[in-house]
Amino acid sequence: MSTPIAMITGATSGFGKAISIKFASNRYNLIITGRRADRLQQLKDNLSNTYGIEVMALVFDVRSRKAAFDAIGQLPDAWKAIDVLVNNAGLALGRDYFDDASLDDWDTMIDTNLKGLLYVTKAVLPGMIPQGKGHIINIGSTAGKEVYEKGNTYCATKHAVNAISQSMRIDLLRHKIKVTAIHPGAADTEFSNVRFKGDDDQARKVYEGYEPLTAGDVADVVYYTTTLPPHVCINDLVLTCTAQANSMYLYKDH
Ligand code: NDP
Ligand code: 8X3
Repeated sequence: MSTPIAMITGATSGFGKAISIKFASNRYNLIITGRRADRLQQLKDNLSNTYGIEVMALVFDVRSRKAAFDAIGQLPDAWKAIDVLVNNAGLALGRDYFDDASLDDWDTMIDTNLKGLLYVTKAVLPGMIPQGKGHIINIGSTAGKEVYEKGNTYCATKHAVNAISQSMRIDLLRHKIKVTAIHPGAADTEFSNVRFKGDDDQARKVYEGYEPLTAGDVADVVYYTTTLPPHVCINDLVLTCTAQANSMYLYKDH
């Protein structure tokens, strides 16, 4: 059997980087993506040297329909036969009341978290469908299950990821493609540094007083969903640290 291929978007940091390491350590060849070319090249070198796997690094912005289709379209045919696609690239920008929030932040979140996921998936499917199998894993959020104050458009984009995952699952049944939506709660990555636009003190406070998820925790669960027999699919999975029940309830005791 040939070596399976996993494609992971947003591999330059956080979940995407940890998921890439997890799949590499399980002998997948990888397609890793992100905008920061230097980080991507470093990860590519590290993974191919450490695990002896083959890695393609694609530098593009998922918000650009053309860039996404060009990058995936120029892959050699053998690399287009992707077994697992992890749609992970995404972000929150700002945490503001609806009436105070920035329209530019809203556009960026919608274009990245929703339209980017749609473009990448649509570009990958022509290589996945002919295999008569495949697995698409969409990274949602607890914010896609319950909305919270000042979460407005970020929560909306993750609700949309939840909805589009359900739609994809139905529409791809005839191609025998699994679709898994994974919804993590608070996890200590660069997510809050991005959300608070470089205010690292504010970002750090998000994870104080409890033990949040790590990127490695999320990567372990993502990988697990790909280890089940062909006839078994985890459709929807919410994953939080033990201190968190959902978007609203997070117990801080230290
Ligand atoms: P990070 O900020 O650490 O990583 C985000 C990744 O997304 C980076 O690799 C970044 O790469 C990539 N990315 C962002 N915008 C774009 C873009 N326009 N084009 C291409 N790549 C992009 O955050 P996390 O790892 O925490 O977040 C990963 C996913 O998990 C996101 O979808 C997030 O919403 C979700 N999530 C995060 C949670 C958390 O608490 N951390 C909880 C639940 C869900 P680059 O900048 O190089 O382009
Ligand atoms: C990230 C988790 O709680 O900041 O999706 O929305 S939260």
